Amino acid sequence: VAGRVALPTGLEKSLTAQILHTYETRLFPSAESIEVKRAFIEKFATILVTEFPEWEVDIHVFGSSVNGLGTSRSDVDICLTTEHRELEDVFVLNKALRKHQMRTYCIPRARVPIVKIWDPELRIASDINVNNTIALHNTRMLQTFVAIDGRVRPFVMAVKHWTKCREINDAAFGGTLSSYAWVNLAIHFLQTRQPAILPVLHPPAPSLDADECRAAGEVDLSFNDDIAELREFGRANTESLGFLLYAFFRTYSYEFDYRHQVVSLRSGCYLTKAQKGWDSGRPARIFCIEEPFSTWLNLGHSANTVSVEGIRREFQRAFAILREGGSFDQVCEIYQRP
Ligand code: 3AT
Ligand code: MG
Repeated sequence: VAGRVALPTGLEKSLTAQILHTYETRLFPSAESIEVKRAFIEKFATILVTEFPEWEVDIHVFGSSVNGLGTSRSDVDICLTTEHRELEDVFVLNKALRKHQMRTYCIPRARVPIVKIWDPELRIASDINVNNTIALHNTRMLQTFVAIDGRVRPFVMAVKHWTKCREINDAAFGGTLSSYAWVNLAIHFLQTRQPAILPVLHPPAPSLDADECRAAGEVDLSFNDDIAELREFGRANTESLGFLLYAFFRTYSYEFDYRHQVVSLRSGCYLTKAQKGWDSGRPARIFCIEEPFSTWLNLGHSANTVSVEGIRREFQRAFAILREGGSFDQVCEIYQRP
């Protein structure tokens, strides 16, 4: 098969078994953690009704607690929708939550302002935004990808697990990449296998020019979510989880051209920085991962030259461990600060 690099005999099967074992025993969320999340959402809803009895506020859960890619330890991402725009001021929500013994921290000046919550009683973290509904659509998109092929969920969760263990999954404070950026990278990798494991869900080109959309604040939200039609799209590809992870590490160690290429899940291929006009101007465009809906956004913007070099070294380290017959646990060994 084109592009197939050999993994030492016997190791591929063993690696697949190790990934599945980690997935089943450590990554797949426990029934208890799902119950805690449910209890938190109920408690949060009660606080809203108590504090804002006159206002109609809807609660939408998004992110990894509903897209199939969360663990027992994942936070709960919540989007509130309301016509009472006063609530878009995160300090209004913050004040209300504090009355109910929630520990909170506001990030008011982010692109999407949020209130971060830690509930000391249920021991759970949550990020709340108000009226920013775009993430509800990309959550549904990820749910669709997860439903198409049985390898997607364990593969993407294995990648997320590795990034968290190696401390390269912290866009806000670590200057690396967010979970969402990593998930885009992992899904795109499955789209670019020969034959592909995942399809392109979006229409061929944005039906509106990206700069025009940005100016108008308009985003084309359409994508193919017909799971019944798409299910088993990847059947012609028989690559194992172990091989896929090995090939993923190799791709971003030695094959991906960080200087010129852009990862585009929307297109299911690599674009060039020149094509997107990302080759000039701001020097921060080092690792380019196009947001599939808001195509003018680079999900890699949080990582600078030094951290992208660190990320690449992590890919090379992981690849070297597997090539030499090491285990998935070794790949995911907790990062020790020098
Ligand atoms: P964890 O399990 O919490 O690590 P997650 O999938 O919940 O992973 P994040 O917490 O990074 O991922 O983000 C929560 C969701 O917010 C995921 C995605 O639906 C949305 N999101 C995050 N970053 C962006 C972005 N830059 N543009 C659009 N949507 C985003
Ligand atoms: Mg999350």
